[in-house]
Parts: sequence; C-alpha cells; structure tokens
Amino acid sequence: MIVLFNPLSTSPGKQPLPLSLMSLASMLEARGDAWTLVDGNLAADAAAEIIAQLRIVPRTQVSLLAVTVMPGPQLTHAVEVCGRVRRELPAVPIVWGGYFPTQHADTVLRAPYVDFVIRSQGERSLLQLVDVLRSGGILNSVGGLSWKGSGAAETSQIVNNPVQPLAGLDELPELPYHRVDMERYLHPNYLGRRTVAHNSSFGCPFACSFCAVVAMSNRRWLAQSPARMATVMGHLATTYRVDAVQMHDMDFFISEARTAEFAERIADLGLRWWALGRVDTLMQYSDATWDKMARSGLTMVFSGAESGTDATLALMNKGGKSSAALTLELARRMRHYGIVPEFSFVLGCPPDPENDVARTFDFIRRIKQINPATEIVLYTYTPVPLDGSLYTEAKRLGFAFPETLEQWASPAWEQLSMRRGDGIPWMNAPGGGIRRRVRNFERVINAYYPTVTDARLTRWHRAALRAASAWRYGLKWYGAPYELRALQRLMHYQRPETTGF
Ligand code: B12
Repeated sequence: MIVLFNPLSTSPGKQPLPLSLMSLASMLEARGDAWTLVDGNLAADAAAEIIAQLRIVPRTQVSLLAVTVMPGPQLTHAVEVCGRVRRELPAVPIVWGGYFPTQHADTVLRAPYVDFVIRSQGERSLLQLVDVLRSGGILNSVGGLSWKGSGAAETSQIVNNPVQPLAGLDELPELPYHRVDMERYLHPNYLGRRTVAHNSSFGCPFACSFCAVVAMSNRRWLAQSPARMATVMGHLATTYRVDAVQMHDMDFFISEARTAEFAERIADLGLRWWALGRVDTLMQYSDATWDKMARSGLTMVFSGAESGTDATLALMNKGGKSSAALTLELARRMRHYGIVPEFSFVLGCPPDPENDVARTFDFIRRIKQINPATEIVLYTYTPVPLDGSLYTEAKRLGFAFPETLEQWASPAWEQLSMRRGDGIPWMNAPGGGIRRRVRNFERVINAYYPTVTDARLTRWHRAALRAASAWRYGLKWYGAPYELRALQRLMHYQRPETTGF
C-alpha cells in the first residue's frame, strides 16, 4: 500500500486538486498497485488516517508513505505528520518529492523521519523505488533518488542519483479522477462555478535566477498534445460539469502551435481558462492565435513581469526578449482582446533593492494607466539555491538557508517562504524597510484599482475603496495607510494571489 500525502496548504478547504500526487497515482493505478490519497486540507487528523491505512498492510506487501512538499505551511505540516508516523510505524519507509525536497535534498535527508527524496519529475522514479523496496534491488537504479548511504543516519553520506530524462507527458496515464472525491476539488471563483486545476506540461526552457522551476526541470519543457488535452477537458466538462480550468503549468504557452490547436479544439466546450506564460512569448504570438485564445474562453493570463527596469530583468537572467517596454505592450494587447493580465513582480532584489522598488512602483502605475484591469501580485525576492548573481548577492547581504527541517518548519521560516519579505535581512530595516513599503504600496493600489477577481465586491465597495485612496494615489503618498487597511478588512478584501489567482 502506498499512501500519498498532500500536507495542509495555506487556505484549507479551497485547495486545488493535488496534481503532483494525482500524477503519481496515475502510474500506480495503471499497473494495479494499491494506493490511497490522504489530503491534509480535508482530513481532520491526517497522521491518524495515514497510520490507520499503513497499520493494516501485511508484512509481505510493500508499504510506503510518499509526501509532496512545497516550502511554507506544507513543509511544517509534513514535518509534524512524518515525525508522528515514524514514531508509530518505524518500519514504514518515507519518501519526499516536489519543489522543496528537489532543492534541499541534503537538509531533508538529515531528518531521521525521511528516508528518500525523489528530485524532479516523479512518475517513473516512484515506480522504480517501489520496485526496489518490493524486490530488494539496488537504490542506485532509481532515477533522481537521493538517499542515505551506509553509516549512522546523522553521519551517513548522502547519495544523489542522476535525474533520468523526463518522460513525455502523452506517455503517462490519465489521472485517476474517479478515485478521489472530485466535488471537494471544484471551486467557484472568478473563472467559473466549478473550476478545476489541470497540468499540461512539465518544465520551462528558461533559467531565471529567482525561480524554483529551474532546479525542477533543468531547462527542459515537455508538453501534452492538444488532442490529449482536449480529451481531458471534454471528460472533465461532461463527467464533472467543470466550467473553468486553471492550468498549473510552469509555462503553458511555450509552443504557439500547441496553444492555437488547443484553443480550436476546446472552443465548443464553453470553458473559461487561466494559464501562465512569459511576456515575450505571448508578444510573439500572432493576432490569429490571440483571436483563437480569446474565442476559446481564455480569461486571464499570469505573467512574471518581475521588475520595471531592464537592468533588474537582466540580473534575474530572465532571458529571451524580456523588457519592461514589452510588458507594457502586452498589457495593451490583452486589453484589446478582453483578457485580463495578471502580472507578478519580484521586488527588492539585490544589489540595490531600494531603487528597484521605487522604479517598479512607478512602472506599475504606468501599467494601470494602460490597462486598469491588470492584476498586480507583489512578491519580495526570496532566494532559491541556484548558482548565479542573485543568490550570491543574497548570501553576501546576510542570507542563509536553515540547516534542519525543524528550523524550516519554524514560524519565522514558514512566513519567509510565503515570499512576503518577512525575515529577509535587507528588507527589514528599522521601521519595516522595503517590506513595509511594498505592503503599503500594495494596499493603496489594491484600493485604487480593486481586483476584478473578488466577486463579492459590489460596485459600492469598489467606489468606496477608490474614493478613499484617490488622494494617496494621486500624491504617491503610500505610507501608513491605516484607513485603507480598516476599509479592506471591513469588506474582507481578498488579494488575487491569496484566492489562487
Ligand atoms: C498548485 C500550486 C500551489 C497550490 C498547492 C496545491 C497542492 N498542494 O498541490 C497552492 C495554491 C496552495 C499553492 C500555494 C503556494 N505556493 Co505553490 N504552486 C503551485 C503550482 C502552480 C503548481 C504545482 C503543481 O501542481 N504542478 C503540477 C504537478 C504535476 O507537478 P509538480 O507539483 O512539480 O509534481 C511533480 C514533481 O515535482 C514530483 N513530485 C511532486 N511531489 C512529489 C512527491 C513524491 C513522493 C514524489 C516521488 C514526487 C513528487 O512528481 C510530480 C509529477 O512529475 C507551482 C508552480 C508550478 N507551475 O509548478 C507553484 C509553486 C510550487 N508554489 C510556490 C510557492 C512559493 C507557494 C507558496 C509558498 C507561496 C505563495 N505565496 O504563493 C504558497 C504556499 C504553499 C504552502 N506551503 O502551503 C513556488 C515554490 C517556490 C520554491 N522556492 O520552491 C512554485 C514553484 C511557484 C513559483 N514559480 O515560484 N501552490
């Protein structure tokens, strides 16, 4: 029995289908291995459920706890639950995979309650690991596996097997939707009443120096074919009455031909959809493709605009043809097609975080002038362990990752992982520093241009927020916006990224 565990995320209850685990489950299901999914967002006591499932497995069968982990609240929950499972069932092996373990395999394996890490794409590697555990083969044969070599747990040498070539997505089985309670994973939001999550590709060919995807795919991009995607969309629409889809791809739009054909194939399904793509890629698309995308129900596109200055974009190693001017062009182009741009920014990058922030604020104002519907998502630079100037500069300015999972799971590091600037040394000068400036600016801009994604905001709410913030926006007076905070709290204002957009 393989128990797949999705730890608790930020806002329990409204979480998307856990696609990472569903992809692993598809492989187990296809070859008839026993598996079950325990979702920490839905279970009252996930550890108890896991223990109950694994306790009844006969000794002759393989039992394994497989956990997906992102930095932040998920990690904290994973630490707690795995510790409990290890104490109750010390013989059950535990494997972690996903974004956090891929980047920090050594730290993860220093914990006594994690035996294995699978780095990067997991489908084939998980089966290989299960086979080794079942028949006693050699661990060196498992692609992308990190494991503890001989010796005591604390001192043993960690072995990192090379990652195997990525599997093509059309070669992988369909997700076993019928094995989970899909009703729990369909949510009303700006896109539709029954919005589902889907992933149609793996990887990204670029190597931005702030992005965790680089470690995951090493600049490869493999995608489902438009025919396969359209079949899945049809199945979701007819079987589960899905009316909207959020594509969780690392970059959906890399291939224009794929996007155009997909848009044609799903045009009659009446779906609204959302996906993530690069500014330069989308600007290279022809008008004909944009027409098809608009007609197929594309409602909103998330793009990493990152910064208002080309110098910072270069430092971030954005690559391609990225430039601030192109971001403005995309805002204009999307206004024409009635598709909402959602631009995220990574603020406060070294070496001159103050200047970066000031220039990006002005840039965001220009975007809003061009296309007021644009959603703005503000993150503060949170290092990822990639070779390159950003991480090197961050270390020079006093940044260091924790060395144990317990430190990672502390409230301070949980907050830091949320990329809001808490705990980053150069963001937290006396008086709040950059972090405070970003949050204040965010409050003013969100009041002056309230998000289109929050359906509960009435026209009156929007008018009140705008009126209250007009003087600040006009004078660029962002400091201490307590009255706006009070107003937004009163209206339960939700920032787009906290609702999953
Ligand atoms: C969906 C999603 C979420 C969902 C979580 C849903 C869930 N639990 O599954 C929600 C909205 C809750 C969320 C929240 C956050 N997220 Co998030 N999220 C994503 C997103 C868009 C897609 C992940 C996904 O499902 N991909 C599809 C599946 C099929 O691929 P996969 O997850 O990579 O899984 C494969 C492999 O990784 C591996 N694998 C994964 N798990 C396991 C487990 C085992 C045992 C094995 C063997 C293999 C394995 O095999 C899988 C199949 O090949 C990614 C970006 C992206 N496009 O990847 C960001 C991403 C993972 N999130 C990120 C962040 C930072 C966050 C937040 C912390 C911050 C924030 N403010 O947004 C919050 C808080 C999360 C928390 N800790 O609670 C970052 C991680 C950065 C980092 N340094 O590692 C990412 C990479 C976005 C980004 N580009 O920066 N997120």
